Amino acid sequence: MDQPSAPRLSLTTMDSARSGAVRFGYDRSRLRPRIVHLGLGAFFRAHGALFTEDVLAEGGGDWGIVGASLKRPEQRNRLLPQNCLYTAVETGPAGQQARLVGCLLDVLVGPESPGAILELLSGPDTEIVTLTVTEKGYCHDPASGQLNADHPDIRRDLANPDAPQSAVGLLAGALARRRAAGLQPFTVATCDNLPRNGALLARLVGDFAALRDDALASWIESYVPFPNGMVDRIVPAEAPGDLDQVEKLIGLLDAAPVMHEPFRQWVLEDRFVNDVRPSWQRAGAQFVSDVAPFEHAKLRMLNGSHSALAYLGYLAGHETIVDVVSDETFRKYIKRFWSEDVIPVLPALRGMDLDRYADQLLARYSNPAIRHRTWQIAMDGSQKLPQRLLSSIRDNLRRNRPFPYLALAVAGWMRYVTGVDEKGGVIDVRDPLARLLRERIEAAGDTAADQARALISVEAVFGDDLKDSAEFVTAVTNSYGRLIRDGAQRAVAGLVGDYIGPH
Ligand code: CS2
Repeated sequence: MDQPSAPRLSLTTMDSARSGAVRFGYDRSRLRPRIVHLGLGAFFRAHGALFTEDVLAEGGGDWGIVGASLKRPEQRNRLLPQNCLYTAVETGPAGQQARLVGCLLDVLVGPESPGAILELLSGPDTEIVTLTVTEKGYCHDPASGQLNADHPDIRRDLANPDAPQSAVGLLAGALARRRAAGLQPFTVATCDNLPRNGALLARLVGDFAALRDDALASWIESYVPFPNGMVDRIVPAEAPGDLDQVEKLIGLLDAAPVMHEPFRQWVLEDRFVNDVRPSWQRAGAQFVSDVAPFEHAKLRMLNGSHSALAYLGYLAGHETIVDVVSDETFRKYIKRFWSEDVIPVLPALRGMDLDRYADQLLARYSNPAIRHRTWQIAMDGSQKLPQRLLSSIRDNLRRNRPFPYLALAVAGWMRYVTGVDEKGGVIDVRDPLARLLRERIEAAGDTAADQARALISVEAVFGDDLKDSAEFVTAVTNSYGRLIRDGAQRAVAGLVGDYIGPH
């Protein structure tokens, strides 16, 4: 017989949650919607929202958050029936700890009510806008960092100033309204994995505004702070079985839990309108004058290795990051990726031991309870490669250093975007440039060298410099050829000197 299902998590049932689940002690009815988060997903709910929740738990203010989904309604559909409460489950070597989170107050869905998010952003309650819209949500050219004025979302938003749907269009539109109404601007604190993310977004919003009104663009430049920030926590997308696991932990049904690792980091500049913000430092956020060294280390060491393991690991048949790093050959590969190709060209970061950082990353990747799929990380590679892999490669080229581990990672991406795996099966490639990449490969013909060269000439990814670097073209073409000929497992084994028997 089926078990009767547990009651749904909500404000009326939360007191009956199992005693092991940590619940908020503050008066939630006092929170005001002072933060709007664009791109509500698992990451922010397990990161920025929890920093805020910690501050509230210590009695710090009335900072409530309204989430906005710019594309799909799923998060709203799951969260609203439970009064936007959800469980954050920390999963580490010491076991699992569930916490009921109360700081999320409402969720809006852009495409369903295009004016509603703009109105919220334009109103006096909104003081901080945070974002996790992923790399492709910036509608920019990933190699140059320029706004892509031909992007369909940007064109649509320019034609519909009262109902923008992209993050850039919403921010520019709301700032225009605030300026016209004589309101203060808000602070824009982006949390996406992009280099100098605040400065980048400031430029994109400024460029978008300038297409409408130069005076608006210069007002934004003068008055709107866009602090740069580095965020870190591994938060996989929901996996089958998560909901049951959470139901066992809290004794209630939660349709929108987030599972995350214990580690978290947030390093950001302290530039906020009127210096008003939650005391996130009380929850461990670091406010610094220059985020760049932290961000370089994180994007190149963590995200770079993630992408390398995702492409090569996927091709070798591994489903998750923990599966990949449990394979001795890949473990050797990623250690050398860091020690040979990435760390030697990283700008020194005072107080940070990069070898230790690499060891910590490997320990985090080895957490068996965090099932982070290679396929998930492999998504949107065209938007990720420049800051994760190509920046380290450019630094190696400048110093005449070889970079075989990085070259194999780039080749892994190329092999992946062919869309066909090593057994002839289809790879579900999710990438805004997927079609273009596929067409380039098909037009290039059969030889590995021609295909690799065709991809290297995609300037949105590789810029206009790398195709003219003989060292780069040779290293990547040879690695790609080896991947096609030998498959990923053998190619990685060959590079780290592991012997695998004959074919
Ligand atoms: C990952 C990141 O999906 C990805 O591309 O590399 O989401 C990564 O898990 C986070 O940046 C960790 O802070």
